[in-house]
Amino acid sequence: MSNLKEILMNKKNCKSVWFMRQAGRYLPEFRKIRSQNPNFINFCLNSKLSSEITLQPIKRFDLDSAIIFSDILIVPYALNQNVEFIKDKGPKLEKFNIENFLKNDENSFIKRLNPVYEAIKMTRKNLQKEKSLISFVGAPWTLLVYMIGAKLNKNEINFEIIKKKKKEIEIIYNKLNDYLCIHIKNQIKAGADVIQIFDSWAGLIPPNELDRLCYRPNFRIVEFCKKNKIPVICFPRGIKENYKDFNNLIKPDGINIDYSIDPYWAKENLKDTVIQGGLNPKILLLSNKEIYNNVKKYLDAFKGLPYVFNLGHGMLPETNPEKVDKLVKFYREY
Ligand code: 1CP
Repeated sequence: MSNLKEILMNKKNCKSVWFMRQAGRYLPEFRKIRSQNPNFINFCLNSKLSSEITLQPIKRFDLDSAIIFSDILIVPYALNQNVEFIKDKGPKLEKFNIENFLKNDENSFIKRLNPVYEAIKMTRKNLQKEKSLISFVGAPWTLLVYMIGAKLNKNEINFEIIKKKKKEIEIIYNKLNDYLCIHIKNQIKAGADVIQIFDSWAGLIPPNELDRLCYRPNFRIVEFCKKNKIPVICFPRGIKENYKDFNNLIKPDGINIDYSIDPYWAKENLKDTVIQGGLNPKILLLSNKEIYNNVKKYLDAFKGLPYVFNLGHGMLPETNPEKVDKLVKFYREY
């Protein structure tokens, strides 16, 4: 934990700020480049553009950390499953085929992800020394949901498929774990300082299956990171009071809370970790006064503790960048 504290906090008296999806559609400078690059995966694989976009919010808001511009679905892409992003609909993956999935090998996986590593190298070179560079992977569960097409709509999955494919999921999880660890290792080798594991759909797992589908796979990746002295932040979004079990069992260096978690509950129940995030991204659509009051709630709750200011989920595309600027200034002065 001390390692993460030093890296993310930049020795700034336990204070640090960055935002999930800080590079993205709410920034006009992002939209300009995005409009010239309609294929999202190819866009992510353009190292020069990816690096430029990663640095956009740093230039604008002087945040403490940059997060590399990529996507969690770059891993299924690198495992030879075609990934498309349909405008206003989201990702669409080619039908999953386990034989093809198992045919993948480490060398071609790394080769396909090489542009991400190049983007990290470029970004590290251009990012001020005292700022940290965050890399990420999707957790096996969240990737599985997309890969096997289990998602029905925004907040629902077809759990029947999951129940039927117990053996197959075990095989997929084992392989995914290996590939995710390779991707983590290479991102760190390229110059990233910290890894965040996004388990965005953990909240859709029935509680009696959390251990098998969420805790164990996150634990394996966190253990890998610890063994390799890689600071790691987990984000098991939506698991409510099970955040406590998650934190006690997996013991990540940092844990990102979502906006359904009360900050005072988090302070009491999530021990021996750096807490990050929490603010509902919708708050940024309100008046300055409401923004400041809500930011204060988190800063007061975590006063004196190592706390990384961030959101409880990604920045919304309709966010006004001026509000973000105001928030950061308020945060620095508070
Ligand atoms: O212009 C566009 O349409 C692209 C929108 C966009 C962006 C900016 C997507 C499509 N991905 C990204 C970048 C991205 N994705 C980052 C970059 C770094 C940063 O935060 O600035 C990161 C960390 C991600 C991670 C990601 N992708 C997650 C986990 C975090 C989360 O938001 O829950 C997930 C679930 C995805 C999948 C994804 N990528 C994009 C979309 C539209 C989706 C689907 C979301 C869904 O299914 O609802």
